[in-house]
Amino acid sequence: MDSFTKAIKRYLEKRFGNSIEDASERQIYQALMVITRDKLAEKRYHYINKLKESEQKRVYYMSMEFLVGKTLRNNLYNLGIESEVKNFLSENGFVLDKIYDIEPDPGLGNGGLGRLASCYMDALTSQEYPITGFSILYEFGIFKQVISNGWQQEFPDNWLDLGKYGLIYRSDEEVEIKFYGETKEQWTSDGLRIKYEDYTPIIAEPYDLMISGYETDAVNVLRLWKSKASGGFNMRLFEQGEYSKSVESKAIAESISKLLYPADDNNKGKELRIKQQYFFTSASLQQIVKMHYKAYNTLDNLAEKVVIHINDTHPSLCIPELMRILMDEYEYSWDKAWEITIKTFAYTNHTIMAEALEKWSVDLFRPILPRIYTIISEINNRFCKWCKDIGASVDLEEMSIIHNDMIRMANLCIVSSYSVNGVSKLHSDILKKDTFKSFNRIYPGKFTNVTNGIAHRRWLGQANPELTKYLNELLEVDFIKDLSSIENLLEYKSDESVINNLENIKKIKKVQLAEYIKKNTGLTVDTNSIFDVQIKRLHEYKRQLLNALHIIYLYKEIKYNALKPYPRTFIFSAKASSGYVMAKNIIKLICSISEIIEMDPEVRKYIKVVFLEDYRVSLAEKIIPAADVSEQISQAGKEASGTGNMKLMLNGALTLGTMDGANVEIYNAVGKDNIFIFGLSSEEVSDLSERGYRSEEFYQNSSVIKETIDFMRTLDNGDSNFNYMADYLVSRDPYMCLADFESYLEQQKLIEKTYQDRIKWGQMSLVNIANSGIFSADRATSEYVKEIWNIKKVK
Ligand code: 9GP
Repeated sequence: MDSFTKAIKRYLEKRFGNSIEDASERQIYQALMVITRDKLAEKRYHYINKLKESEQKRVYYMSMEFLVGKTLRNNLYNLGIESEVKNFLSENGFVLDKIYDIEPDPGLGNGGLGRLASCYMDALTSQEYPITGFSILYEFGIFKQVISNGWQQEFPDNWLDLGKYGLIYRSDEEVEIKFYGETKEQWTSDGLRIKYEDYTPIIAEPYDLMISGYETDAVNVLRLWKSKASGGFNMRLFEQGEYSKSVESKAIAESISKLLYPADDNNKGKELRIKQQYFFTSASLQQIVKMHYKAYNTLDNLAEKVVIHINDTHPSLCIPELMRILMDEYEYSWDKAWEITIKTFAYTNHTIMAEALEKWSVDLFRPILPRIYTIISEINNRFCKWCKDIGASVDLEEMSIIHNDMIRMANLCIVSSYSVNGVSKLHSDILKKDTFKSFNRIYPGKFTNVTNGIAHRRWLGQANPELTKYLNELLEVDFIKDLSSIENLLEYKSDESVINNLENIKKIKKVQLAEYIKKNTGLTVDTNSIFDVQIKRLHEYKRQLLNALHIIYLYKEIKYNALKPYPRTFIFSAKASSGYVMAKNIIKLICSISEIIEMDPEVRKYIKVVFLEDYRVSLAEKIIPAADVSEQISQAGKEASGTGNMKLMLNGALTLGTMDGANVEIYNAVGKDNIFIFGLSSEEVSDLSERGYRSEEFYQNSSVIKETIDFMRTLDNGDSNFNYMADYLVSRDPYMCLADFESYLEQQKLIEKTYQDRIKWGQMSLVNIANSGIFSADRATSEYVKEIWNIKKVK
């Protein structure tokens, strides 16, 4: 620690010519970021040497998204020096929490998928497993959301400005990626070779983010690639006075890593997306193969020493890229290259939503990646022939990789990977029985399940230090090291003093959140009210609209039927994809309800609605510990798993949910008396869809639905969208909010009643915390390690 504080002082002197007494908060931040990064890099050096010596198998985790969250606190916490640093700073007049606030959230992801990848990096590192993450260094992460008159507006998020201090630039490992052009077969004295002509080269610059583990020697790396033009700008054009033309190719090259997920509702967006995917997969694969060859002088043993994990289909171009490298650069035959490839890749599917199962049109794809297209096409031809040869009664319309001039990336992943897994039991069953049933028939044993898990050290240890401290004192076990031991809490279920202490801690977190709400929205919320939370991406299938409809119902009852419910604060936070009009309308609706209630003194005594803008990891860390109710109300069968449900449970919130995704496993873990379940099951949803769902029938046949929707219309003041949304619910309602409304209402009433029995609620909350052990990312990643990757700890 002494050396750490000395290093900070030295950095301030050398970099800014300042002593610590004269330093600004911004300078302290920069010093802490750089010194922590360098300390981790030094640890990494020792760790990587041990890894190299042991020659053991490694995992490469490919993901277009890693939502890492703020890194500084996580690293100090993991290094076990957070309190010393805090004291050192406070002796010098600084508050560590204020320094933490300076760090931007690296928004390199959209939501659950990216956050999961980061939870897994943390968990695997803490358990000393060798993993490297690969992704893109987006200059602008997910947009900053601002709500203006209830409508979402998007602003660029320039996170690198302050976030760059955590990165290490590795100029020695730059890679060239080839786009467009043509490939020609050429006979040489060594046989048939592939020659690339007229292609556009783009350079991938590597930046490493150190990933620390909790109380361990391991340090893993997240490698992020940034795009750069090959050869800089065009001097000749510049000298001719063609200034903008001279930098055109540079700008095009840099656009690849400019922004997370460009909107893909037009061809230009799609083209950029394909380029992003190939850019980072090609750079990563070239790097992996080169390192492997350097270590072993052969690629024959690649699959023995390397697993490449494909996180959703976004990195699926890894597959043809490995084939390309093996054949075109290392002269392997097709058969040998294929044998290596299919033993190297494992794929996780994270969604069954049709619009998220990626497909690329051949016309768009082929010119950008001509050689890669040829390889995919050959994989497909051979796969179709193999199906015919084995005589399987297979439906090639459903299974072939290229169909109707579209390349289906999930099919490519299934055919080319040795393992395919879903992310909750229900989701994995749906994959096997429905979405990919024909594949499951011809590849018995290939499909498995690994239910998601969360990094409890961040989501409990760091986000809720008050609860962590209390549990540490109460349970004489190190649950931060091993979350399964938190089940010892069950012994205290009948201990009223423990229930009271847990309630007091919840209250502290609610007060902290209330302060944040006041500061950011101006709204005053009652910390004795039920904090009812729905925080996640805004998507219709997640049904924020159902939640909103319930609030409208309460509003009507308070106003016209003298209902005096137990006070409740409904807290929402969610970003909508910028091109998703209906999602934006739902945000507008929630904001309009909030506004109307706030203007009505009679109603606002009982209910309040808060929409917190710019949902991100650090905001989730504030909301989750304060939540009483966790709304997990997706249409059954649509949410692959969910992970917010696990984080909220771990912090003592009770789940109000459908039997969907990991909710089913939460239900099994806590038992039916400690959760509020409602709505149609996934089979019932399918049956109803097949019979033909008509929301209008629900509207006509249920007085409570009819009255609520009719009331909703009366709220429209011309500036709001109540009428529009009421029409949408009655005429379309694609995710069946109306079909589940009455049963949702029933559970909401039960929640209100139960909450008033403080002991009962406290016991239920305790049971949830105590049973959250199985949802740790340590458990989930251990399953990947044993069932899929077959890797060992670095010792
Ligand atoms: O929608 C799923 C979510 O249910 C799951 O928890 C998460 C992590 O597995 O992945 C989400 N999927 C995507 O974001 C896109 O496939």
